[in-house]
Amino acid sequence: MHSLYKRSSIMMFALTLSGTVASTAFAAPHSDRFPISLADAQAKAEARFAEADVDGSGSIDLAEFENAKLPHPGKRLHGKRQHGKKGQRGEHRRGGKHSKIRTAAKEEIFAILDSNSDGSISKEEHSSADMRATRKLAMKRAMFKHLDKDKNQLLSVGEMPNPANFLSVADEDNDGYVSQEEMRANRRAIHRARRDN
Ligand SMILES: [Ca+2]
Ligand SMILES: [Ca+2]
Ligand SMILES: [Ca+2]
Repeated sequence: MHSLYKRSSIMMFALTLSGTVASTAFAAPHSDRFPISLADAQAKAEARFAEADVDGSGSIDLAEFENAKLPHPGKRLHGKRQHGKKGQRGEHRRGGKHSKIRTAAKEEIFAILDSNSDGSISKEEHSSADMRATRKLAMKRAMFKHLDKDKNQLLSVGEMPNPANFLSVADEDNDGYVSQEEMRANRRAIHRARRDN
């Protein structure tokens, strides 16, 4: 159960990052969005990777990642996917990996604001900063480091989140499509896993 939770939680974030399925299947489960084709999801993931890989090197470097169109990496992490009451409980339950990324993002914010790298943020550095852009950039840098498992400063296809992987887990009968019922069952499994964790 633990591995399912971890996998699901990272895939939820993957969906956020890629936006591939997030805007369709996960926003509101209307029946006309189902079944979701795994082949389509895979094709979209590949297209997104190719789009982000501007120099066509087969991997995504930090600059490419920073420039890639990712729908508000931090936003959904804090809100959207949260069920039940707002605030503490959700924050607490979320925990683990996401709070690690948030902590890392805070360190990145500091590093960005400290433009002369003297270890402190001067009034000038603070007042000249665009906090919105800074937060966004910091989140991407933290996310990049998190995803770069082999620490080679590049994101390979395997390191980039791919919603198709999550969907293939949900495809119980292995017919290549995720039905609404399969999605519901998968969500229940995720929910149980979180509760039991
Ligand atoms: Ca590249
Ligand atoms: Ca890597
Ligand atoms: Ca299926």
